[in-house]
Amino acid sequence: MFMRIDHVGIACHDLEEKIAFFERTFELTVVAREVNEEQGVKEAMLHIADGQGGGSYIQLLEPLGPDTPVGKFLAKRGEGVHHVAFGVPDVAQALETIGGRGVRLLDEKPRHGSMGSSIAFLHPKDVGGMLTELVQAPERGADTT
Ligand code: CMX
Ligand code: CO
Repeated sequence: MFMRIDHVGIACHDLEEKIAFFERTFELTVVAREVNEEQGVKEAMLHIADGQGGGSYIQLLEPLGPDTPVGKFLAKRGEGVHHVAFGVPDVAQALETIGGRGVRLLDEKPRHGSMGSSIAFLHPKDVGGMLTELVQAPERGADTT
């Protein structure tokens, strides 16, 4: 079902400061920056490697406000790992399969994610305390805006 780890999402207060730290310390490169209003985040993807069905990345996340998933997380737990995202061939199919196995779905259908991907989240309480994201990379050659 999972083809690779697509990304690890890290919650932070100051996106620019964290980008500079990851670039300077780990020699990673930002390949995309986006504001995703639906998810309540300003974010950057830093490329690590290419894998089956797409790349793998670090996703740095700054909340757009306190009443957002990442804003609430920062208030409660402070900066740190917010979620782990796995690459799947088909998010809608994976949701159906995983939901059928009793895991609560935070999204009933796929939403828009970074770099033209389709994403959906699983409830952390049903996945050993880990907020879990499913990612389907965009079709090759598709418009990724
Ligand atoms: N990782 C692990 N556990 C988490 C968590 C996280 N990121 N966020 C919340 N929880 C835990 C809480 O600690 C809480 O546990 P306790 O009851 O034991 O304290 C429980 O889950 C419920 O949390 P809550 O604070 O009551 O609920 P929230 O209103 O904060 O909602 C969640 C939590 C996961 C449902 C919500 O954040 C969500 O829907 N997330 C999915 C969307 C998202 O995170 N988008 C941002 C990233 C976008 C991207 O990657 O592109
Ligand atoms: Co993510």
